[in-house]
Amino acid sequence: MKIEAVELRVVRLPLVTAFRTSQSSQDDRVALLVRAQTTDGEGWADCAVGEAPSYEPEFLSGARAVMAEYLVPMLVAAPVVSAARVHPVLAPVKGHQMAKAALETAILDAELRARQMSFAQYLGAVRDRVPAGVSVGIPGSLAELIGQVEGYLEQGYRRIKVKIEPGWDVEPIRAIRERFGQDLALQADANGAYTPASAPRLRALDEFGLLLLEQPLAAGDLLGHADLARLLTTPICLDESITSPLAAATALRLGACSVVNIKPARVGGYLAARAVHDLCAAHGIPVWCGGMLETGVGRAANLALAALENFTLPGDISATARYFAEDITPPFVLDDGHIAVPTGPGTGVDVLPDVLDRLTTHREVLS
Ligand code: NPQ
Ligand code: MG
Repeated sequence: MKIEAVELRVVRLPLVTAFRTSQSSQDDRVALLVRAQTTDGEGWADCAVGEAPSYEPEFLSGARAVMAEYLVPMLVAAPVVSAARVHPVLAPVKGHQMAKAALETAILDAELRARQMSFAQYLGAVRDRVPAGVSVGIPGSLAELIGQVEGYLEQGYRRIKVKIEPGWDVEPIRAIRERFGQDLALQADANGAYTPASAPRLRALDEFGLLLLEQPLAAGDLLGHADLARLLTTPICLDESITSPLAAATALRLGACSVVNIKPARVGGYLAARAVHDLCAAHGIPVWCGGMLETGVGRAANLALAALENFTLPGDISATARYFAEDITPPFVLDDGHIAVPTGPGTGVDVLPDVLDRLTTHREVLS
């Protein structure tokens, strides 16, 4: 197929509750949507960049610029493009994995829609629904945290993840264990807020039987994570450090983690995400699918990925209502603590044109 044009849309989705991590806080999700117009039809993707470079180095206006000035002209100029050709064609541009991932995903969506095949079939899914976990931001108080966790458990969520930071770690975890018991599937995510000197503090978490401790140290500190993994009984999971299949291979070789959070956007798309999945499976390392406050478009593709065999832990794929009162696709809902994997062609979801237009704050067509 050939790429004729790419449309970019910036949409603003208010969050139902502010989301705070150790690194940033936000009241709404300003999302970047990509529509690839090809000779075989159109495809959509969610470019998972944040509005600011506070979580990842890539950010919304940077992604728009690199797509407009470099990536889209290169794809439009290429004689033949398929999803598998996107990274080779774009290789002269260094980095910008999230922008490249969005273009690859939109093109894959177009390709699969034309072939009447779902993402799940294409990726090799082995389940038709996935257990839903939920990520709880840092709230204003312990009482607020307990109330939020209680609400999510009532809704059926199968696993709770609590955001932690220095000064908000042992106490909230202890309070949750005291209130909800030892059997609750519970994990903590520091988003890199600690240093190797915090090891004794982090060791104090061992007594709570967490499923895992996610990204305690900086993204680049694989050696620090390897050292920490030897000091703690709590399994270390890497998120921000897993930027590519190569980074995952390095982390596994160093013993820097025993669980991996796969964010398809960060590793460069769903093909690379599947490669990380396969690598981890070969090493006996369980994986789960992270979340980046995706719209329904990204959520749909993540569900297909999370249906692969080695996604043995519940991920951060929550129901739409966890984040948004209104989304640009029909909402994903919890059923018995699970979310169904879409079965239709491509991502299996269609954007709602009226909602999309109403929430769009910027639109441009690149060709
Ligand atoms: C994590 N996600 O696991 C991330 C953090 C995160 C669901 O906890 C815009 C883009 C906003 C990326 C907010 C969850 C984001 C973002 C939070 C990532 O570390
Ligand atoms: Mg994380």
